[in-house]
Amino acid sequence: MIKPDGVQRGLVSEIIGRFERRGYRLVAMKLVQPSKQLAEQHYDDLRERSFFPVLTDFLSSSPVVAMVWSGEDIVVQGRAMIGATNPLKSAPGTIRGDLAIVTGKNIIHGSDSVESAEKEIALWFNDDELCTYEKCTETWIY
Ligand code: 3AN
Repeated sequence: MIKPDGVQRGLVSEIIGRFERRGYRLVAMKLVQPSKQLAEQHYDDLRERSFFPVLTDFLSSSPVVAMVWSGEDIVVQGRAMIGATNPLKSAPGTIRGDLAIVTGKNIIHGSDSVESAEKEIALWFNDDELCTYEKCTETWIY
C-alpha cells in the first residue's frame, strides 16, 4: 500500500514502476480514503503500541493506493524492495532508503508474511476486484 505521504508526494508512479520493472504482476489496485476503523483493523497487531493512535490517524488522513502484487517470492522480495521500517536504516536502492527519512512517514506498507498478505487482501479488496489474466511479458521474465 502506498500510504498517504507517498500519494501526497506524487510517488505513486515511481513506486508502482519499481514493482512493474522488477517483473511482478499487478493483480488489484485502487485509491481508497481509509476510515479510522479500517486503519485500526489494518494495524490491529500494533494496537498496544504507543504510536498506534498517531499511526492510524495518519493512515486515515488522506487517500492511499491499495495494491496486490504477485510473482515468485513476492512477500520477501517486496519487503526487500521496500527496505527497513526506519528509512534511515534502509539501504539506498530500497524505496524507503531512496525516498523517505522518518519512520512515521515511510511512504509504503508491505505485508510481512503470506498469512498477513491474505488477511490484508481480504480487508482491502472484494474477491471480484482481484484480476486473473495472462501477462505477455512473463515468458520473458521466468
Ligand atoms: P513495517 O511497515 O516496516 O512492516 P511495522 O509493521 O513494525 O513496520 O510498523 C507499521 C508502521 O508503524 C510503520 N510503517 C511505521 O509507519 C509505524 N511505526 C513503526 N514503528 C514506529 C515508531 N517507533 N514510531 C512511529 N511509527 C512507527
